[in-house]
Amino acid sequence: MSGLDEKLHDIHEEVLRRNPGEIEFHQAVHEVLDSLGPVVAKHPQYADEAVIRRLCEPERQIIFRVPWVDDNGQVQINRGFRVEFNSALGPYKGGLRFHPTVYLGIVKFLGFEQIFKNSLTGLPIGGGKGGSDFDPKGRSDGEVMRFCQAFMTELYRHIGEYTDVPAGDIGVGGREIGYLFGQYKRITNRYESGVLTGKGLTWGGSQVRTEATGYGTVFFTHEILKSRGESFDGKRVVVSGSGNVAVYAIEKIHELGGTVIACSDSSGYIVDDKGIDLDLLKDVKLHRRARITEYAEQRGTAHYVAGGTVWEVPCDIALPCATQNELNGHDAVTLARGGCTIVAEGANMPCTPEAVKLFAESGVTFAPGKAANAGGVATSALEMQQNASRDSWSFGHTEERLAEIMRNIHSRCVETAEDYGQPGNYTAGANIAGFIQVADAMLALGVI
Ligand code: NDP
Ligand code: 2IT
Repeated sequence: MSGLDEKLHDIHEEVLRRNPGEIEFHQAVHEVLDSLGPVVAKHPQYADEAVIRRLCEPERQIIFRVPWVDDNGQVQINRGFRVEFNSALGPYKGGLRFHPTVYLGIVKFLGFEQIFKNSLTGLPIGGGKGGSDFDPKGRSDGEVMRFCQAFMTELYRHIGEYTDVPAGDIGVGGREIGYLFGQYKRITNRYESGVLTGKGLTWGGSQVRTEATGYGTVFFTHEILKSRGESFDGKRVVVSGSGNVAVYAIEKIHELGGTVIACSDSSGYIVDDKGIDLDLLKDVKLHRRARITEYAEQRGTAHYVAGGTVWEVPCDIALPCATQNELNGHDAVTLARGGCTIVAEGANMPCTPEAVKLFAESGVTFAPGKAANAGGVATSALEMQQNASRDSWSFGHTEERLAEIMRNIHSRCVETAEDYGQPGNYTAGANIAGFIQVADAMLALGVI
C-alpha cells in the first residue's frame, strides 16, 4: 500500500518502520499523505523543513497502569493512554475511548486524525487522544467510578485547561466525564472547568455538546444535499451504531424530514421501515445500556438481524457512526447498487481505503470523518470558551454556532478541493485544508 509520490513515500516508510504493528495508525497516515502530493509540489518547504515528518511523530505519548478493585474485591489492571500529538494550534484536544480493543495504534490513529479535524473547525485546539482497554460493558456504576478515579489519578498530572483537554469517545459519556472531573477536582483542589469537556449542564457543561457530533454530521450531509439542490425530505437513511453519535444523528435526520430505517450495535442490526422510534432507542441503548435486540422485541414494525452488516439495507444515504473499518469494499459495492449516493462518516475512519476508492468509482459522494464529525470537538471548543468566560449560552445560540461551523467546514473542503484541481473530492479538501493551517503554524513556531 503506497502509491505515494517519492518524498511522501519515504515519510510513509519511516512511519511504518518506527511504529511497527500499529495498522490503524499506518492507515490514517497513508490516507492523509495520499492527499498531500499536490501540496508538496506547490509548497516544497513543507517537505523540506520536515513539517510532515514532525506531524507524524506525536509530541508526547503517555502509557500508564490503571489498577482498581472490582465489586468482588478482585484487583483489576488495565492500561491507560494519552497521546499528545500536536499543539501548534492550541492545547491538545480529543476524546478518551474505553473499549477492550484500545491499544497504542488505535489511540495514535485517532490522535492523528484529530489534528486535522480540529484544524478544520477553525478554533484554537491542537490534537490528542487517549483511553484504555477497560471494557465498561456489564460493569456496575461503582466499578466504572473506581476505574475512572484510578485512570485520573495518573492522567491529572498531564492535563489542564491550557495543556490538554480530554472529552468523551466510545465508552466515555456524561457518567464517565463526571467521575473523571470529580477525581481531578479532588486531587488538584481546583474547580478547573476547562480541563474536560462533555460535562453535565449543571456543572460547567455546554448545551448541544451531547448532540453535537450526530447533529454536526447531519448538518454536513445537509450541505452536500443543498449543493445538489436536494434536501433530506423523503430520503431513506441507514445509520450504523446506536451510541451517542448515532442516536443524535437519527434525531436530526428526522427533524429535517428524512427517515432512518436501520441502525445497529456490535451484535447485529434492526430494520424498522416505519422509521426508528427514537424514544424507544434512547431508552434501550442510552438509558438502560441494553442490547438493540430489545428494540425489536418492543416494536412490532421492526425486525432484528443477528450478525450480518447493516449496509445490506438499501438506502439513499449512509452514515457510519460506530467504529473504524466497519464498512469495507464489499459493503461499498452493496450500498452503491442499492441506490446510495452519499456516505458521510460520523465515526472516525469507519470506511476502509478500498471502500473509499469504490465510492469514488461508483459516483457516491464521500465525506470523511475529520470533516463530517468535527461538530463534536467544535462544540467542545465552544464549551471551553464558555468556561473561560464563566458564561453559558442557550441551546438555540449554541446550535446555530455549530451549524455555522459545519457550513464553514463544508465550504472550506469544497473550495480547497477545487483549488487543488479535485472538485467534489471532500477527502482531498479536508486533508489539504486541515494540513495547511497546522503546517503554517508549525513553520511559524520554529523547530520545536
Ligand atoms: P458510543 O460508545 O456512544 O457508541 C458506540 C456505538 O458503536 C455503539 O452502538 C457500539 O455498539 C458500536 N460499536 C463500538 N465498537 C464497535 C465495534 N468494534 N464493532 C461494532 N460496533 C461497535 O460511542 P460514540 O457514539 O461516541 O462514538 C462512535 C464513533 O464516533 C467512534 O468512531 C468515535 O470515535 C466517533 N466520534 C465520537 C465523537 C463524540 O463526540 N462522542 C466525536 C467524533 C467522532 P455496542 O453498544 O454493542 O458496544
Ligand atoms: O473524535 C472526536 O472528535 C471526539 N471524540 C470528540 C473530542 C472532543 O474533544 O470533544
